[in-house]
Amino acid sequence: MKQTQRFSIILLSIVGLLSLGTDRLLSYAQGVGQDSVLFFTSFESETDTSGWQGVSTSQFRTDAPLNGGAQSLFISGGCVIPHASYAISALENDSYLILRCWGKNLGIGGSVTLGLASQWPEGLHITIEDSVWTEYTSSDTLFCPKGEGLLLALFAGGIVPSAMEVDLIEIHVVRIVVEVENDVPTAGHFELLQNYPNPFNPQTTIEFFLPRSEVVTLKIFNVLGNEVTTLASERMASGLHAQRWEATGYPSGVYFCRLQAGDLIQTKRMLLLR
Ligand SMILES: [Ca+2]
Repeated sequence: MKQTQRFSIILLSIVGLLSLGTDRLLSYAQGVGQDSVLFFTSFESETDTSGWQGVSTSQFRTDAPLNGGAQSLFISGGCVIPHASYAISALENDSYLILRCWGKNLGIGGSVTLGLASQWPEGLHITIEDSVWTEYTSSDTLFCPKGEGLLLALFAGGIVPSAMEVDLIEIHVVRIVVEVENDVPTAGHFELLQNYPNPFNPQTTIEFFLPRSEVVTLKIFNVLGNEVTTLASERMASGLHAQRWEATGYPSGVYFCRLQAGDLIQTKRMLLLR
């Protein structure tokens, strides 16, 4: 008889840093640690308005915070419906998000809101209240279940119209929740051992013990749950086995090795640090 244990591993995702294109953007991302950027706009070009509802380049102003480029977005009027909004498609994993932006209040202020499409307008709310350019970071995180869409919205004022400028709006994935299903045998000594060295760069060794001959599959997955490589897929004799993973060419970050032997599965977390 086997017992199924489910557990969650909360971990930092650092894959997104590698996709940032310039030193300027990188410096902002590093400000909140090693995480990934789900959404970024600095309102510097026509392309920064694509996907936005209610935003046009005529709203660009030559006025932006330090390192925010030359332009920012001016919005005015305002009511209880968003002045501008952006829909973000569903995420592949349960994720915790934070919201960052720069803002400048030109009236009674406004807000930048990030919420789940299904629970709008609950979510993260940043109030733009200072009359000089100020960097804002949400004090809380937003849990976004996988498969949920997100909505980002800008409000100028509330019931009373107002005006504000915003720039450098970013959504960071600060944590990804990966659920691993782990079947633990109650008899025998089937065991996947922790890889060594760990953290590693770029080679590591993964050992496992088979109490009897089994068809074995040993695979590596990234934090998004995508398969990276297959290290073994064959029938193996009983006893201790070792497989080496050469991770040259893969980005730094958390990986999982998953061993399946017959109908038994075990998973270990590994950290590649360059
Ligand atoms: Ca800008």
